[in-house]
Amino acid sequence: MSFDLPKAFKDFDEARQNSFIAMKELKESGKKVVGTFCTYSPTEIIKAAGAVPVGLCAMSDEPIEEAEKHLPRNLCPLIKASYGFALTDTCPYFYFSDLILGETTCDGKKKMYELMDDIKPVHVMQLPQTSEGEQSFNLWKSEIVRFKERLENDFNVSISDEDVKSAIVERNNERKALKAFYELGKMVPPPFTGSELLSVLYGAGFKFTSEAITSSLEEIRENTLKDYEAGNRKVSEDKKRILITGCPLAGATQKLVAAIEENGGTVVCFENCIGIKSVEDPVDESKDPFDALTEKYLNIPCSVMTPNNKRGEMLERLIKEYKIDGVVDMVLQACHTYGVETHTMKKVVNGVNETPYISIETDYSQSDVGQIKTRVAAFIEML
Ligand code: BJ8
Repeated sequence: MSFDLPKAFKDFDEARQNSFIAMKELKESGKKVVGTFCTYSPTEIIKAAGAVPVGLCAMSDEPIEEAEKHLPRNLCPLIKASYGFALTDTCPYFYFSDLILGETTCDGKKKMYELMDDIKPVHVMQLPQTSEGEQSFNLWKSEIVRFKERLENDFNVSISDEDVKSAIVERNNERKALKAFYELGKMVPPPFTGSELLSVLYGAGFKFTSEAITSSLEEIRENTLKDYEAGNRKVSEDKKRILITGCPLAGATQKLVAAIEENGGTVVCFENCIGIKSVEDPVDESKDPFDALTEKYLNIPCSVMTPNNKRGEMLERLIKEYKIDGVVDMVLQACHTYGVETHTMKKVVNGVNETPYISIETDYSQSDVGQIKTRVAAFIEML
């Protein structure tokens, strides 16, 4: 039987919509579900409790109007939409979640969790403001232990070190499969479009067993390579190679990827939380599991940390590895941490062989599509 590659990409795209049936079945079989909002969420602990983690970060503007009845208008759209879906009970994954996990990342998110807790129980982990030093390590480790205890208590389970270790191995396998796939973006020309890459990165989060995640990723990787080796090219060699960094991107913000790909560019690398940032490094399987998890999650180069030198270091490396022609930094409106970091990131990016950089501020509406296209077209033209 021949493999339908375009359909395989579409299947990942549709995973979020369709997988609520799989989620419903899991619930009916007695599984507990924990909804998460951030890459700092130690999903290994959720798995070690025998529960299922599901990402809830909302990417559509549908419930924002309702959310603005409780939240200020000039707040990041990701926060408003996440709260809006909870408030309007229109996200099946929020509905099926027994517990919501939040972290004290940015101010808007941590204050929103206080309101969300009135809708469904929210466990908030106290994330240190810096990833450096012994104090931060000890605080984050104790928060991971406190989260484990919360799950033991709420779900009436006991979580051993062995449970955590095997969850680490499972999650590492998922990371490895995802990494093997997105690294195909290093090829010149890449074997997929940026939209296809994004649909796989996004859709993989809506497959709920390790086997489903790894086998579907291995299958699509293998078939993408076969297709490429047979001489099929989806992207021409003269397209400018773009890296997207900044706030999490998917759903409504896919307009940015479309603007790049309609104007002579192709996205070969997503550095943000939908892409490389969350999966690049595995958890060290040789260490004490709680030490290893603490180390892994504190190393995530997010702008909520100060300083956040690791983001610049990662960008420098990725620009070289992916042969990047230009970097686009996507900042969601009212996101202060990523907004302030644009100044530093521009310097870092320009410092790698004078790589051009542009920052684009946007929200979840479609009202700025024309303006984004104009700016992106001008940027790509000068590459
Ligand atoms: S690890 S990027 S998922 S915090 S919500 S900071 S856009 S104002 S999402 Fe994030 Fe975790 Fe970091 Fe990743 Fe800005 Fe909006 Fe805050 Fe945001």
